[in-house]
Amino acid sequence: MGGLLSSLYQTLMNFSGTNARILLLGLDAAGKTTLLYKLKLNETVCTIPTIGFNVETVEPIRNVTFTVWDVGGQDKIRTLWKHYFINTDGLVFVVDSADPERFVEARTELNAILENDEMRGVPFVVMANKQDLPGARRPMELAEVLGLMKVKGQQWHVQGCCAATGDGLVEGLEVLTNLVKQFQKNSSA
Ligand SMILES: Nc1nc2c(ncn2[C@@H]2O[C@H](COP(=O)(O)OP(=O)(O)OP(=O)(O)O)[C@@H](O)[C@H]2O)c(=O)[nH]1
Ligand SMILES: [Mg+2]
Repeated sequence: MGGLLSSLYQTLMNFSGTNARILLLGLDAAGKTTLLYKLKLNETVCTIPTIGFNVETVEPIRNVTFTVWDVGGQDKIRTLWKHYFINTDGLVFVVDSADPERFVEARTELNAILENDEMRGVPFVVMANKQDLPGARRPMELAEVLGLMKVKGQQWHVQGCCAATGDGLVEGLEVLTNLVKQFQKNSSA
């Protein structure tokens, strides 16, 4: 019976589509705003540091419509991130893969997000951005330095990408879509 109900639920969700609130976070200059507008407009926009936030609804991916909140990552405004946590279905954490001097800082910030009660169980994708730059670390290397193997209670994936060209963005969000669907299903059970 449970199996029948869950396949009925799946069919209904596939038919109607669903919405998800996605948070786009990461250190300043990681490439969040570039990524958001590449997804939204398929354009490489010329960005300035985000003071505050941008919010956009992007084209559905596998029937899931993402409302993406891109919040500025500068040190002094990171304290505002927590105000965006509530009702989040998925997190995209962007890292500049060619800036190893800031990996520890990125790890600290990611851990602080994941430890927050509002973010409990929320799946996340780390976007190992700027793979086009020389010396960019590969996704699995980033997973290691960010300590992702030690994360408990949260599903995650690390995706190499280049927000400037769009390479890897849809792939990363497709994985997130699947993780979000699972999370929403478990949360509503
Ligand atoms: N080479 C390269 N540069 C990128 C890429 N993605 C973003 N950038 C550049 O990185 C810089 C910062 O990008 P933003 O998108 O503004 O960074 P952000 O994470 O939104 O920064 P804040 O708003 O300050 O938090 C810009 O000069 C972008 O053009 C990429 O994939 N490759
Ligand atoms: Mg920005």
